[in-house]
Amino acid sequence: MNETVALDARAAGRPLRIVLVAFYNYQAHAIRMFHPLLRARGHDVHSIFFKNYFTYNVPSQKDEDLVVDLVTRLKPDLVGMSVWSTYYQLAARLTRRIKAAVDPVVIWGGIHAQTRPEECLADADLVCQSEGEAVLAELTDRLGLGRDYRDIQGCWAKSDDGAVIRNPPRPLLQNLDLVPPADLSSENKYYLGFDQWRDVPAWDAEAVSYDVMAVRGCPFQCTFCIHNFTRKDAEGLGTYIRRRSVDHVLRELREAVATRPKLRTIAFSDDIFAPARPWLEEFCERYKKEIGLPFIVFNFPGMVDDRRVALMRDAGLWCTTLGIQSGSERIRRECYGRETTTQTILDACRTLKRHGVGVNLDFIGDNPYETDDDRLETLDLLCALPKPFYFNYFSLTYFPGVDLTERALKDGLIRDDEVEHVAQKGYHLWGGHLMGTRSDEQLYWDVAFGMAVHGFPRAFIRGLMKTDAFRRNIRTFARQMRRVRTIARAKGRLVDYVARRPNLVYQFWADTNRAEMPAEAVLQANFDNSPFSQPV
Ligand code: B12
Ligand code: SF4
Repeated sequence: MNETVALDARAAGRPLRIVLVAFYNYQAHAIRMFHPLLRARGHDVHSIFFKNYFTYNVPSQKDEDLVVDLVTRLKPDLVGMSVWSTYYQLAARLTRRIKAAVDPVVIWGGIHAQTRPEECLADADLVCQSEGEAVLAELTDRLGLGRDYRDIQGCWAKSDDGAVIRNPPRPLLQNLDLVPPADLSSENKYYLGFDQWRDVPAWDAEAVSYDVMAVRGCPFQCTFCIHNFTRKDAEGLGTYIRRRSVDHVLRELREAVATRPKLRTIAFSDDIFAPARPWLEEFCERYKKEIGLPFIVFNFPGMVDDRRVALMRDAGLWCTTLGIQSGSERIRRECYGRETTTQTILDACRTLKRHGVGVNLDFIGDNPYETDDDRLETLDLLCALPKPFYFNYFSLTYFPGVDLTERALKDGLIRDDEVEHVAQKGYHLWGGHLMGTRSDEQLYWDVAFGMAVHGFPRAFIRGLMKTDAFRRNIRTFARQMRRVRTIARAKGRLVDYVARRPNLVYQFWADTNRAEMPAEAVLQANFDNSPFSQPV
């Protein structure tokens, strides 16, 4: 089971030129780690970040041309792309053009490559089936020595006659401290903005938020989420949930603070930040002393308790995101595979409020398995939750390989082309112009939920929903909700300013969309994201 490649060794063969590409994410963790790992092995590494996250706009021809031109000039031996489903078609277009121009070996990894390897092999030479560190170390050694690479463990490849070669899986990396902390220098980094390259040192110098990840894995397997696929896929390959040491994480954060003078917050990307108590105690004590910036984490309602929140609050926790998804216990359990009770959700939010920690709640809408009774339960929950909270309302997106997508396909509720790698809903979904694309029926619920979030009394909302006037004038109501939302957002920002704490919407806006805007104002923070949120 032990990994056979020493990650920190020098390359076995000649040094290579390598280009790594991430899509819609200037802080892509995988690329940020692969870059120093491959450089330490002696290679000339260049990382391209094709637009930033939360910039929801489709790539233009010019965007793609700029990247192809740059890669053509770099003339790499190897190109590695990290591919999420929304960006699959973009990765395929770029790969075809790069291959035609300079013909490097192209390897894809990331979530989409793992869930749809055969389809990805139509364009990539190799598809990484799990974690990339050891695969990249071995692949670059083989390329440097001029050896065949198609039998690398942990990858699928194509044989000469085009057949798919399914190599056995690779064990999961058990000691995450073997991976070098993220490379934060601007050397050989390229950030694509809107139709132009950005000034990377200037961009990083202005950063107000820094993303870090301490954990790989999650104890749950919700039916819409990637762990529903990867956990099964990783069976027998080693411990699934792994954590970096506190030392390793703090080393990276010290570097972030030193290189980004305007940092105001740290964002932990861990799926669930719920470490064992000894880790948490060591982390909280040292983080407070050595970093001291407010931080934000993702958590699970059933894992929020007084003692842990008190510890983290004292260390600087200012906000936590909780996945709620639906107010209906039936939908949470039967449809999403989440066992949390409504009482647990309410208790978690109240505990966080009591400790003065901000609450950022994720909900999923547009679920065909939900009935109106389920939606009314969501309404009731929104009314009952302590206010204010950030409300993130996402339209259900069907990602490949997970149970919910398979079920919806089987039940005939969606077609193949509604699965995300074809649908590419993610380019538009949270774009602020969402309201124009909502049906009257969807708006009926959107408005009701919006009113609940902003503290309208439950009896009033329920009464209003029964009137004909509400349905008949739903678009007028929606416009008014948009105003309420805008005022609430301004108020939230003012309150946070007075309390001298970061504001989540502003923080993400300032970090992701702070330069030139595209002509159309579609920019949208991912947070506080109802159909009525104005673009920021
Ligand atoms: C952190 C995170 C975020 C952060 C990103 C912060 C950051 N700095 O990267 C934030 C909060 C911004 C975010 C946003 C979104 N996210 Co997100 N996010 C994640 C999360 C939790 C972790 C991803 C991660 O970085 N993992 C750590 C790295 C090291 O692991 P990795 O990327 O899996 O890479 C490993 C392997 O895949 C492989 N590998 C990866 N790339 C490559 C490349 C090569 C060449 C090779 C060889 C190997 C390789 O090696 C790596 C480690 O060894 C995942 C869930 C998960 N646990 O995977 C969801 C996830 C990636 N997000 C997802 C989605 C949908 C979104 C949003 C659309 C959510 C939303 N509703 O708005 C937005 C989109 C943002 C945008 N682009 O505009 C989905 C993608 C689903 C899919 N099939 O594509 C995931 C899988 C969650 C889910 N629903 O299942 N996200
Ligand atoms: S708790 Fe969150 S990260 Fe874990 S499986 Fe469920 S949705 Fe995914």
